[in-house]
Amino acid sequence: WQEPLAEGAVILRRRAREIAGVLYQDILAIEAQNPFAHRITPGGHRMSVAMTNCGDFGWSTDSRGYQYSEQDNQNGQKWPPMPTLFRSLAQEAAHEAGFSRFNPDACLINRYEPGAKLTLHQDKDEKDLRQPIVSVSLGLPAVFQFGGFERGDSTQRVLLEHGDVVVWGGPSRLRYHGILPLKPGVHPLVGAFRYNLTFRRAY
Ligand code: MD3
Ligand code: FE
Repeated sequence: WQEPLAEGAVILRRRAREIAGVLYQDILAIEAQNPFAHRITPGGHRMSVAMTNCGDFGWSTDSRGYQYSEQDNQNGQKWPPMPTLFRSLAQEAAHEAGFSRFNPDACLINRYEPGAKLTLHQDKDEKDLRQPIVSVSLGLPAVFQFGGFERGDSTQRVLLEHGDVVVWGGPSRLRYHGILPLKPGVHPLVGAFRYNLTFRRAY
């Protein structure tokens, strides 16, 4: 069921619930090739969210800044390929939200443990900001913060739960957003974590 959140942003609640088990197995297979890591921001902070990627390009951060690259700068290896089910889910969800030509070349996988958070930020490292981002939440629920176009703007809070898919495009693409510290818990499929997949067109 579709719910507009703001102009260009659509929540497809529970859209990925039936395929969550397969998505999770795919995450574990990617992790076996390229483990989750807590990266260090250019400001020298260790991120509480652990990350890995799949697809042609992966997002990461280090002392030089934020970038998309074909290899993981931590081990020099290419990112694992994007599983077929990941790509088809992202494309179908984008299509349902009105973006018919979305073909992601990057998938960032975030893993949250209790207490992990993502402070308010904008996603603007991608080349063409007219392309949407599709996000898929798995595991423990999290409170998502959705703000305006400046850091100080007021924010809405939205609970993102297991299987929820959100398409962020149009004017919403540049809104500030973040995740409040994850509450402890145990999810029957994934245990004491929340995973979030974000599908992007980096180049
Ligand atoms: C709104 N991830 O990886 S997903 C990120 O749950 C990120 O891990 C969060 O923000 C997470 O950059 C939120 C929802 C999301 C993703 C991208 C967006 C919301 C967005 C881009 C623009 C506006
Ligand atoms: Fe983001």
